[in-house]
Amino acid sequence: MIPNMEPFTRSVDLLSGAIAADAVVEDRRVADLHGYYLDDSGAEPDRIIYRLYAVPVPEANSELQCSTTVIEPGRIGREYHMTKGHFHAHRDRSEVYLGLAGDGLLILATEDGRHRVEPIRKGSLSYVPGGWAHRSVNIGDEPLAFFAVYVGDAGHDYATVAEHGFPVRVIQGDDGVPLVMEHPGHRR
Ligand code: PAN
Ligand code: ZN
Repeated sequence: MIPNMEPFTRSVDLLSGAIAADAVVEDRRVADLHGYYLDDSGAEPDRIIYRLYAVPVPEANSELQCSTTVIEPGRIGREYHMTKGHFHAHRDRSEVYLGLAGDGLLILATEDGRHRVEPIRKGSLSYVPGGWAHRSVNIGDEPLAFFAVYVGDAGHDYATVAEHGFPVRVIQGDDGVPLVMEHPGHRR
């Protein structure tokens, strides 16, 4: 084949997760996550929950999307800061997460009601197979940063998670320790 893209190199700050130069940077604030948390009434709408750095790559199944996510430490009510979470729009597309910094949990769930909880920390490599929705949660006191690489045309289905939620939520227990709780409102 004759390639239609040129090779390139970008710089990832392994401590902060930031990607330099032409990365597309997007912030997700409390107001953007309204409805995802049990109760966000006490949280300032402008507070940044997480930041995404994405290297621009065509959305084709021959390509690999590369991005980092940085989730600030903190809670909304008793719930730890977390991403929206999604299925891939093309359900069978997989993804790899490499933990860079901080202390987190990766919550995974299938449409038939199974779930898994995996750690995210410096050096953790998590494989997210097709068909598993995924959400990351910062349970530590420092920013949680991870690198993700996934099939170029995976796409993001947020609507299914927005409607049904995940089977579990991560909250701070009475003793200050993170607790993975069944989510009573979750429907299959
Ligand atoms: C990640 C996520 C990122 C933010 O790059 O998109 O961590 O989470 P939400 O997209 O759920 O807000 C990924 O899994 N991409 O497919
Ligand atoms: Zn994904």
